[in-house]
Amino acid sequence: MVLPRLMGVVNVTPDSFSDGGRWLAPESAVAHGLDLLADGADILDIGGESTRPGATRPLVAEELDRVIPVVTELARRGATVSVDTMRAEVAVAAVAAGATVVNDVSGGLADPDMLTAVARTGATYVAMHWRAHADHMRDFAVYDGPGGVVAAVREELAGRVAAALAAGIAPDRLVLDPGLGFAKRPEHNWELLRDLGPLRELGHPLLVGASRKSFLGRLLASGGSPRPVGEREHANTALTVLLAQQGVWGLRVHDVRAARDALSVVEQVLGPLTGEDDR
Ligand code: PMM
Repeated sequence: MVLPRLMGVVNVTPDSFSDGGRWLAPESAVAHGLDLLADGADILDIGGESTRPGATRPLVAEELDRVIPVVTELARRGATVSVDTMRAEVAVAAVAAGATVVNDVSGGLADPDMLTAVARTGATYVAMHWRAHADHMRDFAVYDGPGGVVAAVREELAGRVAAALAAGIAPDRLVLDPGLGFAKRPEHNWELLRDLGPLRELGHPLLVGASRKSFLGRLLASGGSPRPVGEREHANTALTVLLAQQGVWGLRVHDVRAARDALSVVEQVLGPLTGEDDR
């Protein structure tokens, strides 16, 4: 067993649900990234488009303006940088600026040029399960087929794997993500977290992003009000431990320090975790 990588989130957006607007200026985004590195992040995920339910999309130029200066500076300072984008143009520019991971929440569905563009860069590609853009993804949170959400996400991700490999992305550079909260109701997220095995069977490492999402707020609701975004971290820490024990490749988190502490405990109790990382 190997500990999951911690991917710390740097949202350079005015409107992300968890931290919208906090790191919109490049200097504050860079400072936040450096704090996350000090807290123990292995990868910094820089995003310039909010994917909160109902969000509208920025122009390409806006997205480039938000992310490229931050990617450039954090890569220059030695960070492993991931770019959270659905656009080939942004992905290519970010890799040129020093990113080595392209995290595409649409799994290549939002931009027909994405997969071939990433293949040409040689970057690691994260393909997340996705059905529609944020402004109408709620309409797609229906999983009525046999096997429910787990079978559907597995089948749809298998399609993304086939497309990514056909486009020339190397199999050992492909990571999959169940896409918690994306066209999924809380019960769908929990079903996926209960049963990641079928996704693992697709043969690629898994990244999971649960941090601060509304299904945690719903779980912890009191008096009918969801727990506020900033008060969901303990629940995410519990998931960090559970997912580390399942050998996921990565966890996308906002509070890197809390997750790193949790992984230190996991390693202390279950370790030494020095197995070969063949994922
Ligand atoms: N979630 C968000 C954004 N990007 N990328 C991956 N791979 N997986 C996720 O679950 C994911 C993502 C939305 O969360 P945020 O607004 O807090 O960044």
